[in-house]
Amino acid sequence: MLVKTEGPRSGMRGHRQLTALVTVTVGGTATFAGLCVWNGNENFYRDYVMPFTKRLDPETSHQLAVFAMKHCLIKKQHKNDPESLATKLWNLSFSNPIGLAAGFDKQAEGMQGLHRTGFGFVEIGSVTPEPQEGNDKPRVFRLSEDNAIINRYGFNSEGHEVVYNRVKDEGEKKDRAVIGVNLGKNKMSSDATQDYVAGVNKFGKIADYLVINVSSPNTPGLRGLQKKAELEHLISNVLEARNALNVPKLPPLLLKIAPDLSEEEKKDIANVVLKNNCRVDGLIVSNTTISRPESLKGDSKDEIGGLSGEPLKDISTKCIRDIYRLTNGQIPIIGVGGVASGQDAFEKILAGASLVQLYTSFAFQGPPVVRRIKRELDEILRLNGYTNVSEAVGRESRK
Ligand SMILES: Cc1cc2nc3c(=O)[nH]c(=O)nc-3n(C[C@H](O)[C@H](O)[C@H](O)COP(=O)(O)O)c2cc1C
Ligand SMILES: *[C@@H]1O[C@H](CO)[C@@H](O)[C@H](O)[C@H]1NC(C)=O
Ligand SMILES: *[C@@H]1O[C@H](CO)[C@@H](O)[C@H](O)[C@H]1NC(C)=O
Ligand SMILES: *[C@@H]1O[C@H](CO)[C@@H](O)[C@H](O)[C@H]1NC(C)=O
Ligand SMILES: CC(=O)N[C@H]1CO[C@H](CO)[C@@H](O)[C@@H]1O
Repeated sequence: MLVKTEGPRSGMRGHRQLTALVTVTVGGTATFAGLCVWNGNENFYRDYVMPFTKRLDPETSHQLAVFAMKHCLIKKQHKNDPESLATKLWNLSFSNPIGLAAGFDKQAEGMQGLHRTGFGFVEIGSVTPEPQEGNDKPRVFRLSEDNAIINRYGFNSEGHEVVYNRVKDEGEKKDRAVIGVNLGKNKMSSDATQDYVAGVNKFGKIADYLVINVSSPNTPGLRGLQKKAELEHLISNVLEARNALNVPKLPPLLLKIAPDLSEEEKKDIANVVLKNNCRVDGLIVSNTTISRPESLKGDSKDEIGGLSGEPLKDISTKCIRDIYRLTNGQIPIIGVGGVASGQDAFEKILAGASLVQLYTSFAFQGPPVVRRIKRELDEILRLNGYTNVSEAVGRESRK
């Protein structure tokens, strides 16, 4: 038996019933039924659902969560997001600034459930032109003591065609989240630019925004100037493809960066994206880190891969602050890395983020984390004298 049998402290009848279901047929469909219930009760998730999923291997647990988002009648939040959280950017309206980061819904299966969970926007992908398997398993590791994950999925993707059809269907719905598509390159591809251009052409008509990455730090053999030229080549070509799209509204193009960049590299990137022909519409800061902070305790801390979650939090906030200053606040930033509370989100916003994303805290805490962060952020904004998110953006960096 994997889950405790006694009813939740709150004593609500519905919960007790569900807990029983989960208990009786663990491993069967009833488990999904348990996961499917989104009644907004944080304790239920904390005490029953999350402890259960933590016993599964992390990739199974991830698949289960995506399954839940895909099939579940997640109860829609009836309460609208508070006005303080409404954010307008790139001519898109976000009911709140809390988004799901890339890598959770890689294949665009759970968009409706994720919307109902309360995310203001959802980033699909990374999606590669051709389907690919990714790395051998195991490739995801939970560092529970650290509230962190290490992953080396290696971009398992069902490919453009399959993901395109799913995003297109969702896009036609009226009640949906803002949807971004994170474009990847195939492992075997010799030309990253071509893969990203293919992504722009495929998804440019249906995505609300597009993302490409320059996340791989310290490419061996590439020195400063060379790197800068390569980056310029990449961005200018992808932007050109975006600008050539025959659509009523061109989708904003964002660049996602690693937190492991040297001061020099950050300066280079800032200088490049401020140039006319390389002027991206936004930056996502940041991807996972390849560094391993001293503080890590989890058994899996020496696994190869990108580290996310709490240990990444301050590293990525610093990176946001640096990039915001280096770009003079002229390019909107989506702040991501270790956000698990309203305070964490607020720190990212003060450092320069206009929107915030999360992944790892959602994996550890489940859907209730989204609602909690929104509630806390609304409160914190008010306590600090801000009427909305945009007023607080970069406030700390400007001082
Ligand atoms: C299991 C896993 C898979 C990820 N896959 C992708 C991906 O495919 N593309 C991408 O741009 N970022 C990916 N990321 C990075 C996240 O989008 C995010 O930048 C990072 O996890 C930091 O946020 P967090 O600390 O809230 O998790 C992945 C992260 C995790 C944990
Ligand atoms: C946020 O507040 C400012 C006034 O301080 C206002 O101009 C802006 O329209 C508000 N933004 C949104 C999205 O409501
Ligand atoms: C922004 O949105 C408004 C209405 O939502 C529309 O009229 C306008 O053309 C849009 N602007 C751009 C640049 O897409
Ligand atoms: C993110 O970081 C990891 C680890 O450094 C890297 O393998 C990956 O290519 C980066 N990019 C994306 C889009 O995840
Ligand atoms: C998903 C994806 O395409 N990731 C790429 C990010 O950028 C680096 C190069 O900077 C590639 O090596 C990754 O494959």
